[in-house]
Amino acid sequence: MSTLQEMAEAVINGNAGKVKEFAEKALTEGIAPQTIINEGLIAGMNVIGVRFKNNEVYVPEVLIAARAMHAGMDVVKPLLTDSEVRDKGTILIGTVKGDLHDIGKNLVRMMLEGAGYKVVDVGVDVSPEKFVEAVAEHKPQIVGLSALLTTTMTNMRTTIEALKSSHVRVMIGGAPVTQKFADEIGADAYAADAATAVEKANQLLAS
Ligand code: B12
Repeated sequence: MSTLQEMAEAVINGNAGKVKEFAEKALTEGIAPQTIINEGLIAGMNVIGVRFKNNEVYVPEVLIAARAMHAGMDVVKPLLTDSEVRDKGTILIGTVKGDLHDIGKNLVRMMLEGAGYKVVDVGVDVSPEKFVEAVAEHKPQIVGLSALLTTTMTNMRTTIEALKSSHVRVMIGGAPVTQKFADEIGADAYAADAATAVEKANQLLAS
């Protein structure tokens, strides 16, 4: 197995210590940081993402894998040049007003960071006004909204309305959210999981 494959395996197994070791080893082998992220760390998280979708693993395994991925990110991130990070664009992400769930949002953030985006995380229970202020400050190309409750999903609509004049693209997600709902409230994209969120962000910026 190559170092990157071993690293992906270690992410899947949630072994943060091994992930860190393989990340350091990959660097000494001259592998580029972005390749380590894509073909080692993200590759492992993608496997976990699919297993989670298929109910083969549960939230704790996902979090342990995400923590292991972070251990690898900590090793390679300082070596990414500013241009590599900035070139892809900035995404501002938060959980909407009234909602405190952040596990899914954090996973999406990590995947986007892994894919080379600069991500500004504004946290949980974020009001439409706060989103507007944060967008004015950080000037992202995309805003990501997360909601896990049927009662707070409606705050995605009010947030999108509040953001209309800011001309940012809005991507939404969370367990109760669907493509149909995204279309209804005028969101530019919907993703069911963190890996798809990266694909959708890439598509939004390409269009
Ligand atoms: C963990 C959890 C909690 C934790 C949250 C801890 C935390 N820091 O997040 C705690 C205990 C605090 C909690 C509290 C509550 N919870 Co809760 N909680 C859950 C639980 C078990 C798991 C959610 C989770 O983390 N899933 C794992 C992540 C990885 O999945 P995910 O969030 O869906 O995210 C993925 C995608 O949706 C997507 N995604 C997510 N966000 C975004 C954003 C963007 C931009 C994109 C593109 C994609 C995307 O990508 C992610 C990665 O693949 C769910 C049950 C379930 N199976 O969903 C209930 C659940 C969501 N909770 C529920 C409820 C009712 C509550 C409470 C109201 C309970 C209470 N009576 O107090 C409170 C509400 C508190 C509040 N105001 O928010 C209900 C919601 C029912 C409904 N339909 O509205 C659920 C469904 C449980 C149930 N079956 O009743 N909860």
